[in-house]
Amino acid sequence: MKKDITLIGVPMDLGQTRRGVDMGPSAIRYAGIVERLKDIEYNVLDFGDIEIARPGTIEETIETNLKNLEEVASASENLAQAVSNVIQENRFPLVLGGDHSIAIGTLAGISNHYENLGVIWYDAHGDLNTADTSPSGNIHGMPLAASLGIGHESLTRIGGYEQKVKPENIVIIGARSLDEGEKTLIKERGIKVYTMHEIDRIGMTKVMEETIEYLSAKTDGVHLSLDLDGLDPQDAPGVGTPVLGGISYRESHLAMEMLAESQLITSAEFVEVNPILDERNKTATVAVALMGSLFGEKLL
Ligand code: HAR
Ligand code: MN
Ligand code: MN
Ligand code: MN
Repeated sequence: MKKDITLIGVPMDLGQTRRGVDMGPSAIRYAGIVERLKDIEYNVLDFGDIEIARPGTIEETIETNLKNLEEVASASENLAQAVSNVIQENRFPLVLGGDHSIAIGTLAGISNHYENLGVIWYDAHGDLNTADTSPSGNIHGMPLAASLGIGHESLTRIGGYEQKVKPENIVIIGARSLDEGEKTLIKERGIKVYTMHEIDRIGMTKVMEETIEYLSAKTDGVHLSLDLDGLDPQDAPGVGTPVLGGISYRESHLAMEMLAESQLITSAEFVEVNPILDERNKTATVAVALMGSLFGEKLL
């Protein structure tokens, strides 16, 4: 059964320091996401964009090394509310970033609606840093930790509750740039990770079969958080922190088709599209193609 879809744009660039990722939602709309989904018979509603404060416009009252903490926290609260409303209306929330810090708000808006939410984190990075382990102070390197309830309380308490996802309900796919503190957390909490090594070794088909089996056994909803830098920079050059040796477009397309087939995904976000760093909107176009596959587009 097809669920109606609501798009939510989040023009957020405060979770990192490269300008331009705030134009991600526009680039994805320009690449034709609404038409693409309507072509496969979805009812699509575009909610428009969440308002993001300009840096420095909210008075900083907290002493911290986290960049733009209050602005990111405030946008996260607004996003959580908007996402929660979409689920309440029995529609599928499709969130367009924006840097990956927005996942804090997305997950805060979703998780309350499930007993046991699963999360697929498709990314070159673990995004499991805290103020203590972060090499950069950039909040886009922290959303998965925050959603586990680990880190600064301004980020972990979004939506008014702490733990959005349990470590055993997370699968990270595509990791190839993990900081020491993140590796420790992964081992301590038993988070399932398919690094590029496993993808090379067993192939994307097996990775997705295992992921789907692992999550369908114990979750009642699965959120896909897809960071475009999970893909190889050749296929997705318009990202702020590209890492060599990533997942190909073809492998990603297959992964999305397998997720479509599984009917497991109940919400999704596509993040880190930066049109300023892109080549002729290629990365947004790739994102739209992947969304098409995720929602069941067929070749024949
Ligand atoms: N791990 C590094 C940091 O925390 C780099 C994070 C880059 N993050 C993203 N999100 N693009 O995946 O600063
Ligand atoms: Mn990320
Ligand atoms: Mn990343
Ligand atoms: Mn295919």
